[in-house]
Amino acid sequence: MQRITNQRTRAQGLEPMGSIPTTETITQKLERTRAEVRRAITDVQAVEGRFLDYETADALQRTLSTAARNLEELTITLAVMESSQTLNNLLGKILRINSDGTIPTDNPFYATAAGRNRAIWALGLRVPFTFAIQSDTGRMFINDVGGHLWEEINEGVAGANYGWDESEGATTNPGQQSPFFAYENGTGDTRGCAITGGAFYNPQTAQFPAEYVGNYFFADYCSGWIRRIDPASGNAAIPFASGASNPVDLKVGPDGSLYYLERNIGTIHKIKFTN
Ligand SMILES: [Ca+2]
Repeated sequence: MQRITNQRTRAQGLEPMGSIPTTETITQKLERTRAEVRRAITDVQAVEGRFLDYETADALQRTLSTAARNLEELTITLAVMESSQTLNNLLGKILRINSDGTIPTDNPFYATAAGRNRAIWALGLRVPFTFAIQSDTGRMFINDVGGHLWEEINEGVAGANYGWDESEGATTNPGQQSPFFAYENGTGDTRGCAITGGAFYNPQTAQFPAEYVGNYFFADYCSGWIRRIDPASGNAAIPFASGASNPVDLKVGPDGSLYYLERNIGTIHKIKFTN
């Protein structure tokens, strides 16, 4: 019975959300609320199969549902705070800073964001795993790993909003920018699970034939293929290589070879053109 008494005390003593001390950080709140849920579940499990009086059963149920509701509210608060759509954090953004660490005053949100958030150059990305800048045109492509629908190559534009977490893949929202190219999640030669490496083929010495110069190579982590696009003439994707084991990065060397990094077996491969 001692245990039941303790449970009642907890049920009555559980703080409503509004009374959480403001000195507690959001992470501490989350940890505490999670602990409350875990404790409530343990208490319920401890009396499983036993006959309980109404008052005791009611107190247990209230404790559990209050803890679960607190956790849900806090999770939503946290998700909003961490959104890629807000200028109040650096998450899901492309940042632009000077070589000395200062923030360029012509950044698109310099006047509207505060503090270090003035470094935000573009927003609305989910997991911008890698990005590349074409040396001769200055064109930027951002590889954004999607949730469970689309993998995106986004054209870098100052002030752009790429949609996450309000959209994935192409969007009709006039305030948001659709991908330059996107492919669906799935298996096979044209689908995958995560766009990882991407590189423009603009080496000092082109080792590949002329038709490859200016191409953008990109790789998928699960499907292990590398495809290419000639961005100067549209966004058609052309098969290039297959069988890479969890590729995570692509680079073009000054010698004109294409290199890719495999995470699964920890190797770097070099691709050269041969007749
Ligand atoms: Ca997007």
